[in-house]
Amino acid sequence: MIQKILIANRGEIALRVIAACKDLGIRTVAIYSQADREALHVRYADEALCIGPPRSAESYLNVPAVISAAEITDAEAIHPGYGFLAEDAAFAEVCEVSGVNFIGPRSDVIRLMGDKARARKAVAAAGVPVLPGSEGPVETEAEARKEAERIGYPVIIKAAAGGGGRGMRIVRNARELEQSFHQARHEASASFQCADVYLEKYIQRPRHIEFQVLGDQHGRVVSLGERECSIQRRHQKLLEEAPSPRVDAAMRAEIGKVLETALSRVGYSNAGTVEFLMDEDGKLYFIEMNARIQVEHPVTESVTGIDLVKAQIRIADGEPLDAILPEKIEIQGHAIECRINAENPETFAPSAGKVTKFLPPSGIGVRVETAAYSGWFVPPYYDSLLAKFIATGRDRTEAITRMKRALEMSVVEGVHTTIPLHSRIMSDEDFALGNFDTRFIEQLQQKKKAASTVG
Ligand code: MV4
Repeated sequence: MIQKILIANRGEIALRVIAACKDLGIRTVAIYSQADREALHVRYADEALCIGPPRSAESYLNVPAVISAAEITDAEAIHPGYGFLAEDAAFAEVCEVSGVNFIGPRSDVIRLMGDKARARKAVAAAGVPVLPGSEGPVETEAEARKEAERIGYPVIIKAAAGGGGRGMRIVRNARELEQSFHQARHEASASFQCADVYLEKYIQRPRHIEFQVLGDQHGRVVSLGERECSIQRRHQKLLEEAPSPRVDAAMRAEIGKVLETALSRVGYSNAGTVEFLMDEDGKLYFIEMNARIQVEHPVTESVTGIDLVKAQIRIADGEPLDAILPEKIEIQGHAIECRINAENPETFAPSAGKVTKFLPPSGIGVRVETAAYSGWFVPPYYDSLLAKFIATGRDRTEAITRMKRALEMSVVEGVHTTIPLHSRIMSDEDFALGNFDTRFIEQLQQKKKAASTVG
């Protein structure tokens, strides 16, 4: 049995992991940078070690410092949270050889999923629907041209080591191919030290839908249904919900079943998220897999009743899914998460500074995940997520009503936040109807501009 876990993260996710550990009777070790001395994860953990200067590269990403902290404190396991070292295969491998239990998939599986071209090939071979595209990386311009003709324009060139929107080029016709291919390879090699790129049919107005999975260390994988994540800006999600207004029980069961088979075949264990695009015909196509717990995991927890972080720890401890999950996974009601970021409303740049007043919402159907408090100083070194509001209801309408109430019953002073933007989304007619795709926020901003120029 795991007795003590080191949490290699900060902010709300560090508190989320501490909560799961407390519920399991496991002791916790926090690590922190010099900028996080006043952070709540330092206060709430049983032990805390300062591991370096404010910059992530010298603290939360410093592998020797993190491993030493686990050794000094006798922590048998490390929970990486999301971001930082969560999908770093080399770090997972260092844990494996150091005899530290990394709470996540095996390092070779993280490496497989980190190579988007290989991941695509692996899941396609096991029956997961993928878009028409190249079977692996394309090495030359001639090969790219041949593949693009076969797929049919428009196509998209993606960096194999990319993901999250980095290193992509849309190619609308044969004339654009030459330049785009070389630019994509150049960018990929500069950003990821790997020039590999692959091709896919380009989907014009996709919805972004992802499936939550859990795998144990005994070869069993279970799908926990989907999340709708189309509401985003510049590849940063702003709002997620479960279930998706466009996925019915039959589609959920069908995709769930093929994912269980495919991921069991690659030896996937622990929590993971499989990303899909939905085209205008309502068909789902795999694009990539994230080998970590995600920011938006609470909406799945709300509609399934499963504590995903507790499940992650029990899986890492060798427990089978039979012992962790109910016999049948049921999706009940509806949940919406709003990401409350500290950011400048004009430039969307992170807005650091003192939170002079912080009064989070509460009440029936509202959950808040945050590490902020009145008087806390938002450091400029890390991401701008200040809080997550999660509203749950019997149905989508009730969840929206409760989210509106939560947004109205919260006070954040001293820094700008995305609260006003979320209030606008909650009152938008197309949002209420479930009519949106990944361009929704751009269109919402245009509606606002149009309204202010007409008046
Ligand atoms: C695509 C696509 C259209 N067609 N792939 C962006 C993030 C990365 N994970 C994949 N992305 C996309 N891949 C094909 N074949 C459009 C996007 C995309 C997108 C996807 C999900 C959410 C928001 C997005 C915003 C712009 C582009």
